[in-house]
Amino acid sequence: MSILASDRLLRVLKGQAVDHPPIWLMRQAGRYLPEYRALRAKAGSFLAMCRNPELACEVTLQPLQRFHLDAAIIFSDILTIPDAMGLGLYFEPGEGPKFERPVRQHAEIERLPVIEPEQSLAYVMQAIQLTVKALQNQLPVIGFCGSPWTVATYMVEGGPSKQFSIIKKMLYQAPQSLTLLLDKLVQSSINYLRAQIIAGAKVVMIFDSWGGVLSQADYQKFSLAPMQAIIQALKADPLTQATPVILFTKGGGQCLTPLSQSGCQVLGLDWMTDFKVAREQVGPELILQGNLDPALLYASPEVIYEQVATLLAQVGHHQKHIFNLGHGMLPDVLPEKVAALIAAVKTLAPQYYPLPDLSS
Ligand code: 1CP
Repeated sequence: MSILASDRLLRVLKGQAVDHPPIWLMRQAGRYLPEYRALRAKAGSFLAMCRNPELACEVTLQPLQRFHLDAAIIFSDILTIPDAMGLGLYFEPGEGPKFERPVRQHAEIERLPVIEPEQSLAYVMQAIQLTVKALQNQLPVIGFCGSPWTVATYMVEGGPSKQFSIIKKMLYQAPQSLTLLLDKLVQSSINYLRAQIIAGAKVVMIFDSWGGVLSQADYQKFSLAPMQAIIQALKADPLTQATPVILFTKGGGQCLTPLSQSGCQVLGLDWMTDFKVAREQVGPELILQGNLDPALLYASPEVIYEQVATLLAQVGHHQKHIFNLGHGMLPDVLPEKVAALIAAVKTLAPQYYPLPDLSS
């Protein structure tokens, strides 16, 4: 299948009509695709693919060659920043990302550099440039970073965590150390997203996977405030101020009002958050993204169809919606289920969506 042009995402972001909501899926490139697994085996590892701009571009395009999606998301990872800071990112098979040198002492945090992405992460910007060129500007490329809090959890814990006890100990015993770490991540993320936008990303997304493990007060201080600082800096810079920002906090359903006031154009919802309740809370203007349970793709095509119908009915005639899951694709879903999901949106959405006025 060839890659079809689509401006649905950019049209929705500009408040223009579309024929169905733009569709893209968090982690749309990845392990559930056999062609991804084949390329990873050839490249040797996930990191080898990330660091090679040609391979990162190829992986980015893989899901677009299979499905009619309305955006590409650059193939990379949120942990490229700490890797560029010198923590030594590696992957233990079956265990996820790890750092050789986690940071726990104040002096270690003081020594961390703010990254200059044009130097240390040039491979990401090259991958974006190659992807934009390959897509001939016919589909938008989404750039991204992790939220400072989420990235900090990996840097302090040394890898994935269930209790987050080491970073929470830092939060309560040495909050000035955590604040310094978050400040360095804010500065690095601003530089990184700016470089991605200059390289051709049309939209940027901040992934806050672990903001939901904090109390509401701690969330606002240690997760939302740093993300807001990134958004404010992008809005203050003439080069980046027009680029929409998608903010996604997994478990952020309790904080929708402050999230909606963060300056983002799009708020990503997880599947635990009721779409209609979220819409009532954030008001009619903000664009919402999401929010089906990624595990729905284990269900039959009939059940997938029903749940898409329910979500689209909740969105109704209100057009400010980007279709997505409520978190990343799971690695063991069948690609056929993704095809069924997209087909369901294309079948069911037109009743709610007028044909776009192509002259606007
Ligand atoms: O092949 C493999 O085994 C590697 C699996 C993998 C993939 C495909 C990792 C390791 N990262 C990625 C790509 C990735 N990561 C993308 C690509 C773009 C896309 O298609 O969407 C993105 C946006 C990310 C972002 C990311 N990395 C997040 C935030 C989003 C989320 O899912 O919550 C997080 C938390 C990470 C850390 C990370 N990297 C990789 C893994 C397995 C993890 C999660 C570790 C954990 O469980 O804590």
